[in-house]
Amino acid sequence: MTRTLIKNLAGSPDGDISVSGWVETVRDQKKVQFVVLRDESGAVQLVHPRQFAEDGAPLEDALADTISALSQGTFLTATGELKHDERVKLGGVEVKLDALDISTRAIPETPIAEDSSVDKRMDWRFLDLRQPRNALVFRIQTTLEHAWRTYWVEHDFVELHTPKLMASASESKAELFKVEYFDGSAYLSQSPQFFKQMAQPAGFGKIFEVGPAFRADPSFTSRHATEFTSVDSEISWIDSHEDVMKLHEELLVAGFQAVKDKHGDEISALFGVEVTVPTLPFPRIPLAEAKSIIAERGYEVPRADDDMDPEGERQIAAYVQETFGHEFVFLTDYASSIRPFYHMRHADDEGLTKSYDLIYNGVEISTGAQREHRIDILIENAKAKGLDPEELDFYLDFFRYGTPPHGGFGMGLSRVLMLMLHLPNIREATYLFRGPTRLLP
Ligand code: AMO
Repeated sequence: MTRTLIKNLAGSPDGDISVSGWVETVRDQKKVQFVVLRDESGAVQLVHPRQFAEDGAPLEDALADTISALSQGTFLTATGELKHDERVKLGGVEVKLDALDISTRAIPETPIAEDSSVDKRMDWRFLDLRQPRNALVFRIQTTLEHAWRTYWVEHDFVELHTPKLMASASESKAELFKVEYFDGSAYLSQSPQFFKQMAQPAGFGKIFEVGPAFRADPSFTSRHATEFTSVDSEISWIDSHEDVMKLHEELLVAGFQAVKDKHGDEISALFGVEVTVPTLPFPRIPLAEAKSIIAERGYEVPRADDDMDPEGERQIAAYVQETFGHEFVFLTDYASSIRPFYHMRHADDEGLTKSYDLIYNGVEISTGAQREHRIDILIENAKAKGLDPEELDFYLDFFRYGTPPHGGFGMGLSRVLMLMLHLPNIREATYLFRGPTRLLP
């Protein structure tokens, strides 16, 4: 008999049915046995009334013995008779069992419980993900990425897969993973930065990539991983970073709308969170102004350089929420001193870049910018950052043979999910987290 997904049982007629999944609970009672079986779509109650002789003596009942011996987590296929019954709390249906076909039994002692620490849960991530709430994160991720991809494809973007083995750094040299590479060494890509830019002189016009990025960042914060999925886009023929922000905010609206439409009710039931589709345009505040605003609120950013800090980001997000009722804010025009050499400077102020960070619910989710495409200035900027232009020669070549003005952004996928679902930690929003002390499973 073909398998029916549990979520489709309510809409199926009474009669013979087959469902497959894993055992969530067994209630082994004297007169009747109940098993709650879960699959990827939901849970259903299986019932088996025990068999008795007329004098009340229990009869031989192999099925009852099988049920009594079931351990939580056992994967099986159940066949039986579907019955609609409004008194059944779990979905208004139950399956009266004819047979159980066990595929693999689980060890009865489950290594994690609901109150286990995050670390312990991550050790047993495949069991942790059997919880509907934890699994939902990845259905939402699928919807989000699908909506983004649909947006890109409908707007004529080309999808790229750039190499993750590199000969040089693309971001800070401090966060570089070095790997053996035959007789020499290579680096794991920190960002597709150089290669997504390369698509502009290649004449692709508009591109995107969703792929892995690696950062040898030793910090143990709630928002850093050593490997993360980077969502990147890069477009030609922009006038300024404003054009990049327009793309970025439209993309986010498309993604959030899709998530709200498909999962809004589940998210509110399982996470207690209402997904808000952001309104356009997102607020934009130059960084210097943001710093004055939060200083007026009593917070001075304790940094020697011109950068913002995580508390400052929370503060400005709180201000934006109070003032504009918005969960997002673009902080723009970061100082050249704290931005990479490839960010374009303002024509009328060398000290500022045509760049932004996007803050969502108080945390940075993205960096974007117009790129410097004029080779002489690019080389000067690289030198000013202490970089050796010779090492960057392959990248600089992109600009020597003609290139259009362009810009783009990189965005951390798990950070978006973490903040959307109000999760306490990026580990909860990543299928398998990688950090300084985690390489397993
Ligand atoms: P940046 O270094 O700001 O910019 O990274 C872009 C976004 O990637 C995410 N991110 C991380 N997520 C989890 N763990 C990490 N260790 C981590 N590091 C970064 C964040 C961050 O905002 N090339 C530029 C982007 C560009 O200009 O196009 C870049 O990589 O969400």
